[in-house]
Amino acid sequence: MDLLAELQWRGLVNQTTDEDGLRKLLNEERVTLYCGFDPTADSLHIGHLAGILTMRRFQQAGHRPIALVGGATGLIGDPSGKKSERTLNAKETVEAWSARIKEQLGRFLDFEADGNPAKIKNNYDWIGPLDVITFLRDVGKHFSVNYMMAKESVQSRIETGISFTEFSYMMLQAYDFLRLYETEGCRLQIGGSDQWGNITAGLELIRKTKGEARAFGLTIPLVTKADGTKFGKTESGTIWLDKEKTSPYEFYQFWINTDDRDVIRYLKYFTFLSKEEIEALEQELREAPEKRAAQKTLAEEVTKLVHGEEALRQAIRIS
Ligand code: 383
Repeated sequence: MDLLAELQWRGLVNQTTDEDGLRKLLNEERVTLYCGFDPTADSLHIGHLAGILTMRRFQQAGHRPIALVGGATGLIGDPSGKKSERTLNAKETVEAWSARIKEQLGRFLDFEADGNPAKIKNNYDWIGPLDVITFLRDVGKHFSVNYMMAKESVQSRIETGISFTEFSYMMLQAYDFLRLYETEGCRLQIGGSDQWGNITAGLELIRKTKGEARAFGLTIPLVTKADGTKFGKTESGTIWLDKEKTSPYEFYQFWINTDDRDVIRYLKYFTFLSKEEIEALEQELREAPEKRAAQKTLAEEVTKLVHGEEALRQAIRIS
């Protein structure tokens, strides 16, 4: 199985801009790819995990991931998937959150890998110094308002309203992709399905400014639950990656409580177990669901990934 086939088997591919082209590229070259995270809180949560772990899968397959912290975009607010306008956070707050998110992202990637070390970048480094005239001339000129209006992130807000600030967001993310394409040779952006419009806006900007379409986009499906409720939330709230906000014990409990109908899908998304190992658990689930072997394995693997062996042992002990 090549990487793209494995991601497809895991259910991690929602859309790609050019599947055959991307497969060829991934099989022939070491590809630099990126995924962005805006500092909208002092911690990432498990809704971010699929994107983070997908970057790790790319790195394990020999590609070079860049985790991007949206120090600048976090000051603007992405309207994608949001029903209403966000309130702006103070600059000092966003800066402090950026530092924490950077630290969290760092735990999942290998910065010493031979030939394909990961990188972390902050888009404040190039968007911060950008002046409004340069922005409007070099970026804005390549986007027609009609094109921007047609995006789902804008369309869904026509009735309820959207500020010029949030309307402009897609151009900043597009500019990031162009910058990373130029400075890092980045050819692929990945993100959740809510990011499709922003990712394709970047491809559009690369095509218009470079006159070539040698970059790709890939989106990951939204993680769903069989009972229809929102993934990653419990009665007590969001499941955070920061152990001070969600203890390793609570974190472990969250995964242990996974519905039989969801558990195999989650093993594919969130663990690095092989196809054979997951299929064995699938069979066990069919034959002896009361043992909850699949849930136990899921909880162990993800807790170990996020909090480490020692925290896992403690969580099991308390449970
Ligand atoms: C900023 C600048 C870029 C590229 C991406 C960004 C962030 C992006 C965004 N992403 C979400 C976030 O930050 O808002 N505009 O919370 C989430 N992601 C990932 C994934 C997801 C998305 O961080 O679907 C869930 O986790 O893409 O909602 O140049």
